[in-house]
Amino acid sequence: MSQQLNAQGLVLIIADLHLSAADTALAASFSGALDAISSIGDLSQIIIAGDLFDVWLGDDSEDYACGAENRNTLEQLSRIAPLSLMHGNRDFLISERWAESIGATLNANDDVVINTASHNILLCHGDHLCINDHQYQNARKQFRDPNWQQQMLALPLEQRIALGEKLRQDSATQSSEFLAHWDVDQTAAIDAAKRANCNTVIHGHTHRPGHHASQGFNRWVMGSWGEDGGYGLIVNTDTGEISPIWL
Ligand SMILES: [Mn+2]
Repeated sequence: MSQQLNAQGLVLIIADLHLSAADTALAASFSGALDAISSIGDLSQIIIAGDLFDVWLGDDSEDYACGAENRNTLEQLSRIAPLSLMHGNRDFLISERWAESIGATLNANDDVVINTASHNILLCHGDHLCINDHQYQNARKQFRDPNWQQQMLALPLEQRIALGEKLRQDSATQSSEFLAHWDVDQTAAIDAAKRANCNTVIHGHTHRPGHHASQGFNRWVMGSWGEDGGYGLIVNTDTGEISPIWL
């Protein structure tokens, strides 16, 4: 399901920060981006389009999954402009209530449509467009099932942390052959855009920043964050222009 976003002026979109309490260098890089984000000026909205955290195991995992420094940065970010969070494949358990606790809102839709003066943009994390990874798409159905989530969240925190570590290790040992074919499917992206009456898709997830144009469609891919900063896109809804920015 897609949802229309009522945005006017400049919208900043970032994704794939993969923050954690343990990664203090990344936390410093994120807080270091606050000045650059403030100086954009006139931002009407900031959207974090998934994988803000490297893993989220329930709101009681905040000390492990987020940490005090990242919480402080997020609270400051929410004071620069209205902040909304979308779920990624790592942090799909973030609750609305937790988002509110940092001054943000949670947009739990997979797809969000941003209307601009010249065209419509489909914004998503992007994991649901990796349709060739059947194993993941099956797992995703389970991860997004409210009953499964309830059972997961009922486990003791330590057990959830252990499960999270195992999932991360498994994804770190994927074969190079698998990784070479692991990407968003261009046709799936175009189909999703068409269904939502959009000619542009913005997504993250793959950590392969770029701009792909084909058949009159544009696909912008946001990059991931690291110790030297991160990549974002600014959408000007008055003109329809999309500009990459390094933060
Ligand atoms: Mn992702």
